[in-house]
Amino acid sequence: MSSYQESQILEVSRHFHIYGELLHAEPCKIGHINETYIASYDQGGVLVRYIHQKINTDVFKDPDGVMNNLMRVTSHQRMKVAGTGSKDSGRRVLTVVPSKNGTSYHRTESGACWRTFVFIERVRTFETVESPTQALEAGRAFGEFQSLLVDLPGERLIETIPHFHNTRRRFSLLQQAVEADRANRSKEASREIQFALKQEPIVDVILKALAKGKIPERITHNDTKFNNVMLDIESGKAMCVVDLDTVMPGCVLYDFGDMVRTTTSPTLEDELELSQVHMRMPIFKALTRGYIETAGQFLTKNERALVAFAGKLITYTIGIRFLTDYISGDTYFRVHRQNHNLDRARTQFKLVESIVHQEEAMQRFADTL
Ligand code: GN1
Ligand code: MG
Repeated sequence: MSSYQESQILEVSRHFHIYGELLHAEPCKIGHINETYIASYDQGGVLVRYIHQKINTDVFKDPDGVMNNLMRVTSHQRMKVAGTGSKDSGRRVLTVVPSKNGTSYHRTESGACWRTFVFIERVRTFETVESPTQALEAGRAFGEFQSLLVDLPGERLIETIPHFHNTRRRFSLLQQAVEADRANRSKEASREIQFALKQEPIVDVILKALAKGKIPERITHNDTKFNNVMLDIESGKAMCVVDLDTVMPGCVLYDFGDMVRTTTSPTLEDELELSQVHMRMPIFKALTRGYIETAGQFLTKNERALVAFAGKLITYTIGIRFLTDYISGDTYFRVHRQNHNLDRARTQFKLVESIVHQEEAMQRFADTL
């Protein structure tokens, strides 16, 4: 880490209720949006770790709203997990470390918003699913996450990013980006654009079901990537779900869909070797089984009937977001190489094709649970 960054973390850390000396901090490279650091402290001779994270306020324009949601959600979950007699609630739910002013985040003079979490020890995340057991754990973890929020008291959570998974809106934004062609890249992406536009018939399916009240609004995570599940190193069991900035009113199908997107292919989200990208049925089965185990008691028939479709729709939706960002000149997702967003879009579309081929069998399996 550059000395500039280290002194920046030192300065930030002073504003939080942390007892101990900062020994070391390193950037965590996972995530396309926020800036995250893992920091080690000497606390009375014991090494303890915290996460310091700078919220991307271009993306999350209302950090107060984000942190209010996050505090309400984690407090409620902690109370319920502790109520089951679990001695591990500190590892099962994220803990925010308050600032010295008692607030949930610290705003610097230049307006940057920083927050701190307790680092959860003896867990790890994976970028791809290595076994059906891991998929089962991911399904269970996000199903449990949703089920713990079914009875969250108080007002509706705020929408931290309005219309986040609204595929029609994402579709229109793609059309506008192609039209404007600001970065002069539409030609380079013409095959992907064609593919994306051809899928228009799927765009409104869930939106219409929501609008007609056939599917209920619930509190959902909205970023259910597999690497947002912390697995216990020893047992392999899911301990905790992280990345709570987009927890807000939503549709459980979008959560399930993003689990399908990020667990079922053996490849990374930006795989270049497209022949490797495909939906693995045994992984889908384990994922669905785990999810239904923990979410089954509250899911309705209409929600269950669309789980395979949701996998396709969300993979497509994230694909068109990557494509739109590529065409617009990479202004949203952090990129690490040339054409990165285009590569990501291609991978999503390849996975969409693979899901299409197996969609009926996927839904048939889900119907047996
Ligand atoms: C972003 O930053 P990260 O990796 O948690 C994005 C998600 C996308 C994901 C694609 C707020 O999440 O919606 O699905 O990238 N988050 C936001 O990998 O836009
Ligand atoms: Mg995220």
